[in-house]
Amino acid sequence: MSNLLPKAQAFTLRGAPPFHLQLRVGLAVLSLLLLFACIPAALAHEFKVGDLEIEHPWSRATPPGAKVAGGYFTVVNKGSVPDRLLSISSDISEKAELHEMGVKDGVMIMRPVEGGLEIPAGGKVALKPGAYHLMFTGLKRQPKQGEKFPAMLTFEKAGSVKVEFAVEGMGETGSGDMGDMDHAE
Ligand SMILES: [Cu+2]
Repeated sequence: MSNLLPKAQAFTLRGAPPFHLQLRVGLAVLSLLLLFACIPAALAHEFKVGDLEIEHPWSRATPPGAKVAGGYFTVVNKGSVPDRLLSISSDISEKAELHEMGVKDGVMIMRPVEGGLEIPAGGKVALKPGAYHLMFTGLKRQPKQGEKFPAMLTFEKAGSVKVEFAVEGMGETGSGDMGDMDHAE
């Protein structure tokens, strides 16, 4: 009987993980949770000016030698009067234009938006591939995946706001660049 006790103790020690190991696993789980909690904040970035919110400006990496890149975001107007996006500028290109897609003689084309883009009171406008979009023309360098580049948006009433375009991969679905002009959507 006297030799049963040491055996039981040995079993107990082997059965339960040592405390420091439990602590380490606990910390690993905690840091993983914190990591996931941070991801939405990192992916979704937004900017405010006056009554306007500019959500998630993004662009795409371009192949070497490309002269244009698209720019996309959503503008939400929380105010009670309409506003108007008048102009865009960025150091990444000589010019930045506001484009819309349209059909001419049965062919999908894009053309500059005349007189700015209205953002209705209490409404929102999405600039996205295949619809309204920005076009950075005369690129001075290629936007690289994973970087952010600054740009200035100027609205008629809210004024100017500096935003950052997050550059996504070249294969990001849809595009507002020249390569998509023949997409009949
Ligand atoms: Cu365009």
